Amino acid sequence: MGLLTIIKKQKIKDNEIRVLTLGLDNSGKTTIIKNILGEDTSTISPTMGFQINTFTHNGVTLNVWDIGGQTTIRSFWGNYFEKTNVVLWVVDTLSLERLKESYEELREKVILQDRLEGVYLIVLINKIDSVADRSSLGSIKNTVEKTLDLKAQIPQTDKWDVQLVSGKTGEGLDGVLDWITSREY
Ligand SMILES: Nc1nc2c(ncn2[C@@H]2O[C@H](COP(=O)(O)OP(=O)(O)OP(=O)(O)O)[C@@H](O)[C@H]2O)c(=O)[nH]1
Ligand SMILES: [Mg+2]
Repeated sequence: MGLLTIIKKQKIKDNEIRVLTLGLDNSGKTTIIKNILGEDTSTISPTMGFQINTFTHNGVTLNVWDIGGQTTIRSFWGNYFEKTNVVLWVVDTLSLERLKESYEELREKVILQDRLEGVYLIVLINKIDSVADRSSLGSIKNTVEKTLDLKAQIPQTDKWDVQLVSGKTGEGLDGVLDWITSREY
């Protein structure tokens, strides 16, 4: 390991990676985080405030903030932007009719926010366990990417990613954590 790598690792260690979980209500944010923590996901209620969870992955400490997504509390999201390194934007694959609303909120409340400039964005297409036809996952991913207009909104392609996950079964979540912990901060 070179000196630079060691310094970089130390830097991440000291600061921790701060991850803000956002997205429309009912998309599955809390379920995803509980699954990562190995907690019971069967009795989750809508998040009214926020919750902070800290854990390590690949030797890196992650500080994950779970914020409620209901319309009335979206105006408070800005209170949590400080020092954010990564935004997890959760999309519900079972409610694709809400994709346009998801696009508008992502654009207005995240991408256009000066205080979130330069943060990494990872879009999680959640609830894939309930997609009967798994061969449609590729086209669902394309639809989400196109509707959220990510290529045009964030031209630096190393700054964002889209991944298929299930907060219920845990599928795909390790890959998400790998992506987060392997970025340059
Ligand atoms: N089938 C399936 N259902 C899921 C999955 N993740 C979440 N759900 C269900 O979706 C509903 C909403 O989940 P939550 O985790 O509370 O969603 P949230 O995004 O935290 O909602 P707010 O806190 O209101 O913003 C619950 O009924 C969950 O059981 C998943 O991966 N698969
Ligand atoms: Mg929640």
